[in-house]
Parts: sequence; C-alpha cells; structure tokens
Amino acid sequence: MTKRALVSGATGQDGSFLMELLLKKGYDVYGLVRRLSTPNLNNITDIADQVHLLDGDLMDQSSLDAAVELAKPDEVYNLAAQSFVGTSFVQPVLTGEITGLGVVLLLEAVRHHAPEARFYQASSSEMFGKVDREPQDETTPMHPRSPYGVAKVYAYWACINYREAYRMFISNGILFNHEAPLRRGMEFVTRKVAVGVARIAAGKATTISLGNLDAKRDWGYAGDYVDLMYRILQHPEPDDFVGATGEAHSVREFVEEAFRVAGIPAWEKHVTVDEKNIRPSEVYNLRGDASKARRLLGWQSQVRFKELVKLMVEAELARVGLGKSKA
Ligand code: NAP
Ligand code: G4F
Repeated sequence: MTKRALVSGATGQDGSFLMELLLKKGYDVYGLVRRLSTPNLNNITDIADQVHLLDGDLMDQSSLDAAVELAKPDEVYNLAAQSFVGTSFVQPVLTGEITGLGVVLLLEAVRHHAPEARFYQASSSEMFGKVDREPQDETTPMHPRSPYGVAKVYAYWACINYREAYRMFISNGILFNHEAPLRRGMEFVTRKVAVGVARIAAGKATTISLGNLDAKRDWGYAGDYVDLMYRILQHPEPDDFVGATGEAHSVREFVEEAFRVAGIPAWEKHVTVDEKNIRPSEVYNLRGDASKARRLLGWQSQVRFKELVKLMVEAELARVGLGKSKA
C-alpha cells in the first residue's frame, strides 16, 4: 500500500528536500503550508503539482486536526518552526508559541486523529547551547542560549513525554546546522555570506556586515539530513538521534573559503563586524557526534565543509550572472 506522509514546514529548506525524497520513495505526500499574503512556494515550485498542499498553522489547533484527519498519515514530519535564532531574541513569545507550544498542538492532532502514525520532531543542536563537552551526542546536557533553543528543548521533552505517556512512535532528530544552495533562508550566516560574496563579485556591493566571526558550527548539507529524518522513522523503535558531520569550522573559515571560491582576494577588506549582528547570548562552539545514527541507521553525512561552501557560493555567482567559480 502507498505510504502517506504529512510534512509541516513544507515551504522551508528541509521541507522541500524531504518532500522530494518522499516522492522518490513513492509516498503520497501532504505538505502543511500557512497562509501568507504573498505565497512563498519558491522552494517547491518543481514539486507543487505532485504533493497535496494543506492550509494549516502550528498555532491553530483546528487546522492541524483537519490536516491530520485528511492526510491520514503513516508518518508525520514536524519541520515547521520560527527557526531563526536571531529573531527569537526579538520575538521570544511568538517563537515560544510556534517552535515550542505549536509542537504540542500537532502532537494532540496526531494523538486524536492518527495515533498509530510515526512522528518526527525537528530538534536542534541549539538545545545544547553552552556546552560542557565536545563533541555533543544524545547524552550531552542541554543549556540553551536563546529563546529558540529554549522552545526547542520544551518541544523535545514534550515529544518524549507523549512517547512515554501514550506509547506513541515519536522520535527526535537532534540535527546540527545544515545548509543548501538557494533554499537556505537569507538571514542564516552561510547564505548571507554566499549572497554577499556574489554581490561583491558582481560589483553590486563592497562589504558584508557580520557578527561573531569566531563562532564555530558543524555545518552539513540539507540533502543528507533529510535522509537521516527518513531513516529515523524507519527504525523499528522510536528513539532520539544526533545528526552531524563531526567537523566544526568557524564563521571566519566559512568567509575565507567563500571569498576564495569567488576568486576575491583580501576578504578582510570586505567584511565589517557590526553590533547589530551580535546575539545577547551566543552559542560559541558546536560539534556533533553522530555515531549512534551511523551504528543503528547506517547514516553518514556525505558533503564536506569545502564542498558545501563551493556549492552555495557557485549557486549565488550563477544567480548574479557570473557562472562558474574562478577557484
Ligand atoms: P526554515 O527554512 O526556516 O523552514 C521553516 C518552515 O516552518 C517554513 O516552511 C515556515 O513557513 C514554517 N512555519 C513557520 N511558522 C509556522 C507556523 N506558525 N505554522 C506553520 N508553519 C510555519 O527551516 P529549516 O532550515 O528548513 O528547518 C526545518 C526545521 O528543522 C525547523 O524546525 C528548524 O528549527 C529545525 N532545525 C533546522 C536546522 C538547520 O540547520 N536547518 C538544524 C536543526 C533543526 P513559511 O515559509 O510560511 O515561513
Ligand atoms: O547561521 P546562523 O544564524 O545559525 P544558528 O544560530 O547556528 O542556527 C541554525 O542552526 C541551528 C542548529 O544548531 C538550527 F536549529 C537553527 O534553526 C538554525 O538553522 O548562525 C550561525 C553562527 C552564530 O554563532 C552566529 O552568531 O554564525 C554567527 N554569525 C556571525 N555573523 C552570524 C552572523 N549569524 C547570522 N545569522 N548573521 C550574521 O551576520
């Protein structure tokens, strides 16, 4: 029988990759999309006619109930969130409502209308926050450093509580940063740098305004990480898994490599550090250990750091009409 999946956050970076993967695997795919005054289906234009798009908002119980009733899913992937850490400091309540409490609304919809469905929660390495050990794995204590991180911790524990209380099949993927050309939101540092470098190469800008260049992240490729989400829900038991490359690089290294790919010398001349980009509390260093996912799910991140930077910068160079890189 054809399997059915419901994906929230369908218009986002991960939602678009995941729906492509599920279509390739023969699933009947339902994507939850919230109403915006101007629709933003850019990430899913190629597949919009192959999936069922359902109206729904993580803050509106009746729309979630209706979506779950209609989709009758075997698998639910909850990827919807206010996902930008920077904005979570400016909109802490909204972030708590969507990224934290919204997950409970969706869990309730599934509990009442599709209790046998398997549920994936998009948990985050941002939950580890101020880390006391390296690398971080499923046993690392959580010390979130942003309203976003706090909301994700709430959602993570809500999922575990529903798993224990109602015996539902609910799994957390604790994923480290993952990016992709063109589909990553403009405000995240990798995309911001890739776009900025291409604009400088095209003579449309001279500088990029950034924040903490010393922060380190474990950056992978989104296409690899949606494969992990899928594998997590195929595992015989519900469980929680870290997804990471195991390598950390600083924002400074990302910037250096991006300018190198574009063939622009002396990157320091083109980067300013501005207070407005510095967070009230920062996560300085994240590096994950995904050995549990490797051992139990056979998953491994494929795209390495330099390849990721190259993919992102070349895509932006092409967008400004500069074609292939000069690297
Ligand atoms: P993204 O590109 O920002 O996508 C977020 C999605 O959530 C968008 O489709 C957005 O819809 C939707 N959304 C926001 N508020 C909503 C609401 N109230 N109701 C329904 N939908 C809503 O994020 P992403 O990078 O794909 O990440 C996917 C998930 O993984 C998120 O939960 C994120 O927090 C988590 N995560 C991401 C990473 C990463 O590095 N990418 C790492 C760990 C965890 P609109 O298009 O309408 O805004
Ligand atoms: O790209 P970022 O905004 O990603 P961040 O905060 O790590 O969050 C992303 O990864 C999480 C997983 O750990 C996800 F859960 C979350 O949804 C999101 O996808 O910032 C990365 C680092 C930070 O340390 C930030 O302070 O880059 C630093 N940074 C320096 N200058 C900047 C900038 N970040 C942004 N966005 N913009 C800057 O100008």
